[in-house]
Amino acid sequence: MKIGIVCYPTFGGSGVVATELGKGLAKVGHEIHFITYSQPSRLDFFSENLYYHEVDIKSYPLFEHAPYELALASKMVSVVKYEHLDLLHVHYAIPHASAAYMAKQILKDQGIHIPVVTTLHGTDITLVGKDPSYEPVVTFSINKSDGVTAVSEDLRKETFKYFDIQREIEVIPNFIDLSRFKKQKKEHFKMAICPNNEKLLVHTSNFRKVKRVEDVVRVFYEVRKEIPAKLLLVGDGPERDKMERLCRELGTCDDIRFLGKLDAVEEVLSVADLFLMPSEKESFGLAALEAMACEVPILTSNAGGIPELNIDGVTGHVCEVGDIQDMKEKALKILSEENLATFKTNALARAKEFDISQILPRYVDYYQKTIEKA
Ligand code: GMT
Repeated sequence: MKIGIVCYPTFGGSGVVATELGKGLAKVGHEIHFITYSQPSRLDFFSENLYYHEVDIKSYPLFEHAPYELALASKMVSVVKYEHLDLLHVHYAIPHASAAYMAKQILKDQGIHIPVVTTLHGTDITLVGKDPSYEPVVTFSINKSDGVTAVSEDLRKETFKYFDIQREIEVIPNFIDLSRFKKQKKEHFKMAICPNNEKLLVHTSNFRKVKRVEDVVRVFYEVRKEIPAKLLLVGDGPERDKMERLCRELGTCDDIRFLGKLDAVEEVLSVADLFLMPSEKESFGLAALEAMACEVPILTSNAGGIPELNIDGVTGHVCEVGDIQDMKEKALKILSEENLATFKTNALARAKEFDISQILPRYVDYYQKTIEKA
């Protein structure tokens, strides 16, 4: 198949999933055309089946905000038309699904039919999409897509709860490439961070409020009162300054390191003993799956689709959002000498169920069904 993939090319989970999906499809012989405003961060190599089309966003003094959606729709029209695409797969509803609808109508006028699959990732539904400033457009473009997928059962339910959806939504969970995300030998790194054999806790995120990074710091503070431990915080975002101040207030600066944005996060995960994800909302929790693939147990909140990934008491523990005390107790339980090895083994076993080789064929089947029906 010739498939156009539209996504946010940034560090966010939806862009990562879209890029990895495109790379996986290209590997098995499909021709993949990425249409984005800049090169996706994990697409920095050559492959004969991968193409990248940059959206030209022309500025003009009259525009306070350049009309990205129009430039994107125009680019979709030209890529579908000249590259003879069979299908467009847009990741994240806003504004990709409505831009795809516009492109589809323009192409229809020219006698070209292009089916559109929209994948819902989370915040496009649970945070931004349901806001009255976007809701009518999101509802319309979901209903008008030829196929719609959601990354968890919970996100599917939320979509029906908040929008007037008149069509089926297929759940296709996120996935991981276990050939990249695997425990690596990085003992020297562990020695440098934890010279006295401290337990190593890790959190990675975009440091937005919804990730509750403050809970990470507070849980760590409580854990460190009981056992020698260190915390690595990977990523950057609006809450980082506040978190640095909190660490100073709590007197934990010597045991917490802010690593900023990292490409090779698997190297850090390879030496971790516990991954923390106390999010307020999380449709799936791709970062937790990346940790599990590196044999790291996960301590999470019960938000959104996380309990579909984290099996309480097996791959880690699931706690109520904001329950610091319970999180501390569960963290200590996981980190105890008698439990840790089993949790690590279970985390990897669970991650294997989400290997790209299991999930990619589900997208291919879904594309085929959508093309046949459309
Ligand atoms: O979590 C974010 O802030 C980024 C966001 C995105 O769109 O990139 O992540 C969402 O999509 C990921 C990939 O499907 C999911 O793993 C995340 O759980 C989801 N985030 C939320 O629902 C908050």
